[in-house]
Amino acid sequence: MITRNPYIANLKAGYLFPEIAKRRREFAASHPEAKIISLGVGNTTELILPHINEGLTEGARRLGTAEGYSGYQDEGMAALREKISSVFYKGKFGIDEIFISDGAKCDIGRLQILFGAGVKIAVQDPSYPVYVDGSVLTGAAGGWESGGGYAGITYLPCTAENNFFPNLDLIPRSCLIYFCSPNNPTGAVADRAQLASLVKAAIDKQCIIIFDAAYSEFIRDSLLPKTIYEIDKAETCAIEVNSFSKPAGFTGVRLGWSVVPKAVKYAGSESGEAAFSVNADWSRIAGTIFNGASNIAQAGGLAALDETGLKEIRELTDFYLGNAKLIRDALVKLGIKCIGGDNSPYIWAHFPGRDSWEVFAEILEKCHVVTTPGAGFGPAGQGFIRFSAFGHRADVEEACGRLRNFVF
Ligand code: PL4
Repeated sequence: MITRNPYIANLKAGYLFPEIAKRRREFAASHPEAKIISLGVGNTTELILPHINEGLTEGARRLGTAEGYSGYQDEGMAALREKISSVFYKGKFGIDEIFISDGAKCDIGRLQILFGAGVKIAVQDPSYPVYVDGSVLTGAAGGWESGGGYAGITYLPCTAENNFFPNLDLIPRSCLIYFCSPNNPTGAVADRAQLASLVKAAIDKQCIIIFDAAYSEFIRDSLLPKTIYEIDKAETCAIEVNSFSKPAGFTGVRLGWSVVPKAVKYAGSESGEAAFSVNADWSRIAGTIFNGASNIAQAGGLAALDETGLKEIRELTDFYLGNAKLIRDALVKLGIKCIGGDNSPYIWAHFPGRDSWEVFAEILEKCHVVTTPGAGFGPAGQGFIRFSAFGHRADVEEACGRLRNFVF
């Protein structure tokens, strides 16, 4: 018999989203009459719009023709990589700096292989659980400490007091910084000055940022940056991940990308001590343990990024932002303080002094609405509930009406 990877034992309890699904199933079993509505997991509900869907269909059809058939695509179709560079980065990156994947989450997991078990980690607190759990699995997080939190992780609290942007002085030297904007779960979006200070801190402290821009297409305020590369010199210290999941409805199709600029360096590269390239290593890792995204999904991605596809992305994200406004307005009417929902699909609602798992249970009990407890995203999420705007309009309206049943 061989022994279990010891890092797996360092994971705390279950992964957040299956845990929410389990609690929903248990509630449904004990309340068979309840029509439960989910504003919990951020899973898309609306149909893939016609032009993008046609791209997917055509991609599948071509596979049955001699001239259209393709096999392994490894780092992705050159045409899609070029399109991503031009649509999202004004052509700033060559196609060898853009890697197509099966989603942002999968890239977040794989990217950690670049840095190994010895790297220090800093995360926004609260944060998307994959940054922490992924670091636990590679061994970088270390063990759970009795005071709460992992030994190898620096938590950067994002609270109402700091307007949900962390104190960058807390970031240790030479660490990997996970940063997500528009943020999951708080819905806060970092402005240009804030991102410039993050880039400066990363350069000064010789850190690398993994910037998760999975919700960038929800930004409506034209002054807010949609990518970290809008900030000068970010290409020297930041890797970015993004996804077709939420803007194009590809949560089940699976398509995303990472940008690993050649200018991002490991420690020691200046002196020639470690003349390794982060970009070349990422290419090597992708080539070794990943065989690329589905070519059907990539055909859909190409359609999503032409003129008509981009209009459909706008239409779909507008729809979810419409839901977000309804939820936020309903909460505000009940006197609940919240942020997010204007440039992001998440609303972060404050229930001061309350335990968020208790509030989650109470909303489920009284309103038959599933949410996500803030504490599931990290210690600073305690006292908050995340409402997701992914849902059918009629369900969202119904859920907003039912929230009145909850006496805050
Ligand atoms: C439930 C900040 C949702 N089973 O679909 P991907 O892999 O391209 O992107 C996943 C992703 C990446 N980055 C951020 C995200 O918020 C997400 C998706 N998060 C949520 O409710 O927080 C879906 C979660 C899914 C999961 O575990 O990711």
